[in-house]
Amino acid sequence: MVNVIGLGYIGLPTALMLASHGVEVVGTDYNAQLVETLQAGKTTFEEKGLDELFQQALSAGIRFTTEYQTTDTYIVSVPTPYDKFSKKVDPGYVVAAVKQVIQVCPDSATVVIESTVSPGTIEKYVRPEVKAACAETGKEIRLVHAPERIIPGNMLFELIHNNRTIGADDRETGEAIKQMYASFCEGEIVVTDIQTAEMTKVVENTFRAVNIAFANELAKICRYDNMDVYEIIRICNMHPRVNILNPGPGVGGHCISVDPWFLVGDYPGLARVIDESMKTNDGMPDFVLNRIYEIMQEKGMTDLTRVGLYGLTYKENVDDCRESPTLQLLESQKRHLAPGLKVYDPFVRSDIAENQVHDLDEFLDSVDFVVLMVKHDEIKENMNKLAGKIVLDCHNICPLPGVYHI
Ligand code: SAJ
Repeated sequence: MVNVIGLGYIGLPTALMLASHGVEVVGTDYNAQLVETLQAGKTTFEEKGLDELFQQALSAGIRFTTEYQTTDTYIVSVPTPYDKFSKKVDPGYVVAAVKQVIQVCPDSATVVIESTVSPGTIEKYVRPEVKAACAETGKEIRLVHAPERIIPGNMLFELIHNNRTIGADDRETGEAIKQMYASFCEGEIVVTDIQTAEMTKVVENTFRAVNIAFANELAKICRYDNMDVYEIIRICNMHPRVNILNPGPGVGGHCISVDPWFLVGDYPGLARVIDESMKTNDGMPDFVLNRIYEIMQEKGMTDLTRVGLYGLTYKENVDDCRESPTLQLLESQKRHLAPGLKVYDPFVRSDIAENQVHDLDEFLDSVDFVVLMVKHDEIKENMNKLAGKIVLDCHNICPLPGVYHI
């Protein structure tokens, strides 16, 4: 049996995938309310195909509880926040979860850490705590790092098809865990050491962050001299060895906007391109806010309450608002003390922002100027409703004439 600890954005799909592929699974989370929701047969966030997979896993016998189980294999998928000041990863939740496992597990159990951590974290911070807890209980455990790589919005497909990395202290443990993931993963599964696995995960997200920062910097250069950044990137990408990503209103989520900071925090002075890239991405919501003020001035508009931000989530077609560029923009705008912008997102039903509207038509009726912060399918399918509005399109998705870009 596998006990999956932490039933959030990664732990839950992983637990469901294992269960629906013949592995006996118990999912554990310390959040009793979340566990009750799952026990009541409801999923806790929106993701393509998740409800169907949930039903399959329930039929296969998955159970949810707040209790840690006694078994030989654990998957730990808990948050790894970072300290915004030091830029270092906080392994506190991982350490706490592993220590709790040690209280209930048999000798020689394997604990797979899926949470993203900076290179060396398991050796420096987790292993000493594990050793101390093991010494108290007289047990040994095997630590493994198997960072997840799935992209929100296409998680279930990627769980099956992405390649994976398993970092282990010895080949035998790595191969055993590889077999567990191979129950559902059709990609190649590479077995390596723990620190290499830690580093590869952070480097993958850093590669994407730096590439997005490059696109954002190009957008700023092109704005300065009135060039079309999208056309330029499109043509550059026709070169066989160039693949520039898309500029946007900022980089959100709990991965690409966070993980590269671990390298800046751990290797200050060495991670210079990464540091500048992260600052460029973090500056994009303010850049968009300035564009809003610029366009309002050009149009002779003064009333900010007639301006609306479309989209609150960190990216399209997900309900996750962590590190959302829209929320960052609203924070900045609040400091300007003027009455706030309207905001709407079809995926966000609870009130998380001032002046939030919950219906697309009501939102559009209440504003003259719409800023497309997130490219949800909903707005792509309703572009005609933007006719006659001033539009600042942060993703180059609006085909209407006279649209502004970042
Ligand atoms: N973004 C841009 N321009 C782009 C692409 C993205 O501005 O061209 C923005 C998005 O709008 C969003 C942010 O970047 O705000 C991040 O979105 P994303 O779709 O690039 O990535 P995440 O954070 O949803 O998922 C990433 C993925 N990592 C890589 O592609 C290398 C995923 O595979 C990881 O599993 C995930 O991080 C994670 O959990 O670490």
